[in-house]
Amino acid sequence: MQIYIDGAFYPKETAKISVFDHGLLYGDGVFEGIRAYNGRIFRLQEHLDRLYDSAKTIDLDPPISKEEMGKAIIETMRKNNLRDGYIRPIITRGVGDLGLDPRKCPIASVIVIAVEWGAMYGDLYEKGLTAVTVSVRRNSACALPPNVKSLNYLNNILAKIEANYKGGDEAILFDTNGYVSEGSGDNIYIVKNGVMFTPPTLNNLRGVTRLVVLELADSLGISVKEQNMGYFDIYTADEVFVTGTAAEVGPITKIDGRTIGSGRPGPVTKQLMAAFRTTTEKEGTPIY
Ligand code: PXG
Repeated sequence: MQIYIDGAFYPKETAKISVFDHGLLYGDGVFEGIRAYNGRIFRLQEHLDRLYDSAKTIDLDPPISKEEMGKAIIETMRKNNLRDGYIRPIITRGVGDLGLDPRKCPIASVIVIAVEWGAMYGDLYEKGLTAVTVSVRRNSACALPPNVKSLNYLNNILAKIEANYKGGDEAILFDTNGYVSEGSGDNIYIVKNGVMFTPPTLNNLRGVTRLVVLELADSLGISVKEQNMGYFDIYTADEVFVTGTAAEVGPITKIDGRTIGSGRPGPVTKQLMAAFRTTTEKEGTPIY
């Protein structure tokens, strides 16, 4: 495995950064999670745009341009002879001292890791996932906006830990107002009486998969409403599903012990799962 760090490639064993990097000391940095299918990088431009928007929000100046970052990502896939995989670009604040002031970190660092990766939930795409709501609230947009894909994922990790203890495959988080926010690593949707609903993106990450799924719903004639929801709405939905680069389109058939709809992945979810698969097979930036 060859890992890109600041313009050079290193084997996994020697791919290291400083203990004084503020990415480690403070979670000060941003990242992306991207997939490649069949020799093509899926929605590369959208991921690059989000990465640079995340960086801008935290006033982090990337040492390379968006175009160069795109090239580094493609080069990392090539160096590792990958056609299907998961790509993790990271921009850290860089090396500083033990104070939190980012002015002590003159140059940001760029890392790109690419690994082979298949379906995240295995046979659960057939059966449906079990989700649990968690007591930990999604970060407020007034504190650390969930739109920033920052290296500090403790909010999501705390949710995942709670879901693990409660026996859920995925956590469902609410925001501080009690509105449904998202899963620990995916956006959430419900279907009720043939209409699909998903929360607006102030209290969650603007998922690239979310954009794709909303485009697909539109082309399939499924009506979609962006609307805030409470826990009543998810318990009483006909269908619930989540989307993300890792999760893809994942049906949820049980939440907090309540069976959702028929207890099997519903027709709208299945239609979107199939359409998503077709899209990932044919779209994307060629690597080779
Ligand atoms: N919300 C959160 C909090 C995320 O972290 C999404 C939504 C979906 O966004 P995309 O753009 O991927 O559709 C994410 C992305 C993991 C993992 O290891 C999680 C994500 C991406 C890659 C890996 O669980 N989450």
